[in-house]
Amino acid sequence: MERVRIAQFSDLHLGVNLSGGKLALPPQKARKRRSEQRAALSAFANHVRETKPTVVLLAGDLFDSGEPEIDDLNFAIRTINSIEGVPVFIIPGNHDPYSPSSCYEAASALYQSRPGGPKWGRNIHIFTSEHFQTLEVSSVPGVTVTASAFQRHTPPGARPLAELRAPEGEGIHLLLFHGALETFPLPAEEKGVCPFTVEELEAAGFAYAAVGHYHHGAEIKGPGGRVLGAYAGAPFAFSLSEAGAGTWLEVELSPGETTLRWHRCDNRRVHSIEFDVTGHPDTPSMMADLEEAIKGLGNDDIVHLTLLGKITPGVAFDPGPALAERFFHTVVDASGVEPDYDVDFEADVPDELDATATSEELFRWKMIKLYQDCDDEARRALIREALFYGLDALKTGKVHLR
Ligand SMILES: [Mn+2]
Repeated sequence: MERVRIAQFSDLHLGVNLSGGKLALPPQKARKRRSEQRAALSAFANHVRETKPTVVLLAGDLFDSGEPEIDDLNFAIRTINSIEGVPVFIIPGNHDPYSPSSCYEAASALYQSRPGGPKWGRNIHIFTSEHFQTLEVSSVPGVTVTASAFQRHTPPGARPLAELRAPEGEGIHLLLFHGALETFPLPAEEKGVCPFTVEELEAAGFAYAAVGHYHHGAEIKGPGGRVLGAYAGAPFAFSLSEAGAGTWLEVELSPGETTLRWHRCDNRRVHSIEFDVTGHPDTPSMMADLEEAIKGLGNDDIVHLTLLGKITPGVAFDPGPALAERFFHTVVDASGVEPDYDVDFEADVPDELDATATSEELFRWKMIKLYQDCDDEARRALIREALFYGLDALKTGKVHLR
């Protein structure tokens, strides 16, 4: 076989809590999102049924737990079983690791506890060993899949890919694993999930590596520029840090060329917007500039607004209610905003003030002393806040809760 088409999907996290964390969807929206999350898998399965790729690779974290709710398990099995005629390879990820009690173990109490419930179909192969193993794709001569199941975190210093080599001989050898590329250009995540470098991946010598774990789709290029593999990204955005989520990946391998095509399958996007309140004289001027920053965002989307900077004392700014009417869901974080007072928390503070000090000077002096004498970070933040609220009261005669 010269040409291979792969449908790559990972990190759906079925069963994840949508009502908690910073996202904190209210019950009705959480239910809606839950059905949209399932719809992402259904849409993928439909696409695969229609386009009949050579192979489907599910690169881990299909569920948010190795022991998902029976309802989610039955749904996933039914949906993946509907992809008849295309071989499907599944690996457990760090959120749904393989263990004897996991849903990936046919002998587990969970798997057995569903009388009449669907069983993983005959076109599906689940890798359960934490060591890399190679299978031939029986329906497609010459194509192999080498994969490992996530079972536990990689011990410090271990390099799971360093010793790995593609099978000898002719054929198209695919690699499937759940791992953290160490140089991935995103904020650092924990690296105990099968950490690897592009050099290690290139040396392993596979035609293509389908990798799961990171939720932002991205190609993985070797030092020489060859596409070694890719992250499909998470098909569904379930937290505020998932601005890049909502995709799965179609891969086409032909001699000398690898083509990657990401498909969107979440109709909502998460937008993380930072807005600096510094220097705005009043609320309408802030609202007008914020409008500019959010214009063009879809009404169906989720907006995570972080307010930053120094707000003009006495000016209130709470765009939450206006945004909530406009978007599917809005989260406003104003914890980084402080009023624009000139306070030097590191200044040298005299032991006492003379009798001519004003009440504001006395207040500032006392609070900065308290701040400097305190070595607890949380308490220092409280003192800082108290100083600002006090200055609000002294200078403007009113206090706006921030
Ligand atoms: Mn993961």
